[in-house]
Amino acid sequence: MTALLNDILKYSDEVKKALAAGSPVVALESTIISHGLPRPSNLTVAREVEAIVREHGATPATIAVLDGNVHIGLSDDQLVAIANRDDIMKASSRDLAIAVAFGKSAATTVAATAHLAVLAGIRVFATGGLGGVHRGANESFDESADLTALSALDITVVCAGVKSILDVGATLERLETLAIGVVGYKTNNFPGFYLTDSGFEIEHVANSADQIAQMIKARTAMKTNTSALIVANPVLHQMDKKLHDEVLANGLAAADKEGITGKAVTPFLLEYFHTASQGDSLRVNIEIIKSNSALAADIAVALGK
Ligand code: PSU
Ligand code: MN
Repeated sequence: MTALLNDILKYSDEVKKALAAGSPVVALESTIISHGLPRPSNLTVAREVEAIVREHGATPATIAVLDGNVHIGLSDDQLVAIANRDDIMKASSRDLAIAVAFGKSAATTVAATAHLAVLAGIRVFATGGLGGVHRGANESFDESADLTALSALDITVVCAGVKSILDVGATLERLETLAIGVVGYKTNNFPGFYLTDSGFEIEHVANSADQIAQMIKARTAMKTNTSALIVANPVLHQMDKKLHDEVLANGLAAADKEGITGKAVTPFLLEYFHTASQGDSLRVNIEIIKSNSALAADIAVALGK
């Protein structure tokens, strides 16, 4: 094992070329693939999302750790490995060095992907929903490391708000404290992942990718880019609200009863939703990831103009 960054980061040929040419690149996370979506749709979606980024004029860089190497951009075989192998751990930033030092394989969360994307020189990142403050966090202290990671990274993250399994109001307060910018894409209503509107308002609205690119440039000029910018892009066809609320209540009760804690909580609840809603949450989750990837690519292209 080497301790040199240049040896640890392995770029795919297309990502290496795009970065060298200053062409638009979009970072994509891998925890969605390995721990967020069920097989076999996880692999299909991972491939489709890359295709969408290309159609919108940018180069996709799905980020993951395989056998101790950090990959910025995956080959199709590597996507298959992340989607299907049983030894893929879920890595947040703090786990990255362990995976590399011990030659392990890991899917990267928003926190870890954003960290690696910034190291690689990528400025725009698409995910599904951010991690945040969990319900009952006043007792469990369960707050996603996504928040603290994004408080110290210059990256723009396109997401459908934060997952509705979380305490959305508390998460918005933490985003404010951590100086993480939040802008709604064509909406004043902060989206709640499976739901178009979480019930919380956002102050600022952008109506085009160009406007977001202008914001990114102004952040850089004024050095307020020491923390991330969140672009909240609501899902168009949300889950049935009644079904959503029912599944959520049952899922939270099941997690509690089964004693699910730590990094297992989010994958447990997502899986619970997919099963209990008979695929309705899966449909929405897939729509979210696709639409966020398209918007992220548009922003990356606009930034390059
Ligand atoms: N968005 C999705 N599916 C996911 C996630 C986001 O549509 O699985 C993942 C991201 O990797 C995010 C993680 O960083 O959930 C949050 O996990 P935790 O709450 O343990 O920080
Ligand atoms: Mn957690």
